[in-house]
Amino acid sequence: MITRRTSLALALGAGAAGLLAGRGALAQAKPAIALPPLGYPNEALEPHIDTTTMMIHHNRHHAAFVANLNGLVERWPDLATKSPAEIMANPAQIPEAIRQAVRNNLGGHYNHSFFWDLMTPGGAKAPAGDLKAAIDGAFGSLEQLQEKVNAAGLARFGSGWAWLVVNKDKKLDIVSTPNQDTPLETGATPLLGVDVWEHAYYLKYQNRRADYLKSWWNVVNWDKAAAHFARAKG
Ligand code: MN3
Repeated sequence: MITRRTSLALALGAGAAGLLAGRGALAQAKPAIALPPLGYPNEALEPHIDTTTMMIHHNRHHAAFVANLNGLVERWPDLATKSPAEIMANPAQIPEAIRQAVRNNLGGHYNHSFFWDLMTPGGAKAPAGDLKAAIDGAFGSLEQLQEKVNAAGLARFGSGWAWLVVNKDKKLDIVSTPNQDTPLETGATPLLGVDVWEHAYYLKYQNRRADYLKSWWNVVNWDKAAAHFARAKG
């Protein structure tokens, strides 16, 4: 079959054919950073998070962060080889000219990958064992923890996230980050994180961020939070 590329190469001669073949290989190369699959269908978190929101949020918003990162890999190859935690724990290592772009897009990629994995349907619907004991000790009860996380999400002006973390002193803590900043930058390990950008809830909840936050707890898989907790403590 004579494709447009080969016919163009034939017209231009052997040197051009090699050049075009090389360009083709580059254009078709697997991107250094891939959009992770959700691991469940877009409708799996209904009615708490609607299908259209999931589809747009994962396949457009998160995909845009990944596309931007792949554009930055050429300028800083460490992006493709170091983990987000390694990079975000010390942003000074990022070349200054692309530091803010990396923080925004790597943060967006990390935060959303964490979020999809945490919200898997099924799994434990409440904390147990060591994590339950730590939550009861730090906050009094699961309900009190939920109220505090919701308050942190509501208090975030504009766009950002609310998190339950193990902080650098190995204590449970509730924090909020603006934009796509991550708790990694403070040496913390996130256990739970909720996206309070309007794109995360506006189609279903419009301006009612508080209703979204209350409903979100129904899709948290506490087995995932327990695994993050075990790693943070270990
Ligand atoms: Mn988002």
